[in-house]
Amino acid sequence: MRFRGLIVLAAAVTVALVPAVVRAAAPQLLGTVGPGFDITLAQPDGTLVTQIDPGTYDITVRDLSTEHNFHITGPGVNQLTQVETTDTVTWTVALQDGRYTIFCDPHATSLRRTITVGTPPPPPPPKPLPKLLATVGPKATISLKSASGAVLKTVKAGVYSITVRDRSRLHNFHLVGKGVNRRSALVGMGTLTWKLQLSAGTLRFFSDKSPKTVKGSVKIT
Ligand SMILES: [Cu+2]
Repeated sequence: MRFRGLIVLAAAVTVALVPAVVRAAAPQLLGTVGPGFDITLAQPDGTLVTQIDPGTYDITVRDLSTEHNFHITGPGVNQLTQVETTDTVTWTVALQDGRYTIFCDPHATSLRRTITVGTPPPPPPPKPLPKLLATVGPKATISLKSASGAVLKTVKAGVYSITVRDRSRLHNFHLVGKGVNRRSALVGMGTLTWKLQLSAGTLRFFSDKSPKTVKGSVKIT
């Protein structure tokens, strides 16, 4: 009877252990920023992660620089270390289908990588740029209009696609503003497209042949 009791006890211990064994640890990832100018997310074997299955991961982050931090954002996730200190932390994160970004806040445009998780929806097509219509000629006329042909007094600052119609053999279209200095050929005609960043200030346009008379301007606000 005593022997049988031990078997029962052993069975009970086995049952009690099972949940602990079944509960597998989340897969590990390693995030690193610094000490140089680099930020990475890697598998434990060092393979860089660019695409990964959705799921819950333990990300051990080594922030090795006092000039950078490690920041991860994406669907349901926003975790970051401090810039001024080095640190090693572990975050448990649930990565969902979508795109995640790892970056350093002070260098958010240059020190960043995108991680694709699962099969995210395709990125939205880029928005077409707002258009402007720049025309010189025929004869001594020059204008900068909206795409629908409306005369403009002000234009919101931003990036524009400017269609330049040079319809004069004598005149050209010369556009000058903050950070902008573009011209069509003085001799000759044709249609060009300029992609330009228009910044706040006065945007002037004129013909280099007659800059005092064939001219105009709009305010960029
Ligand atoms: Cu940085």
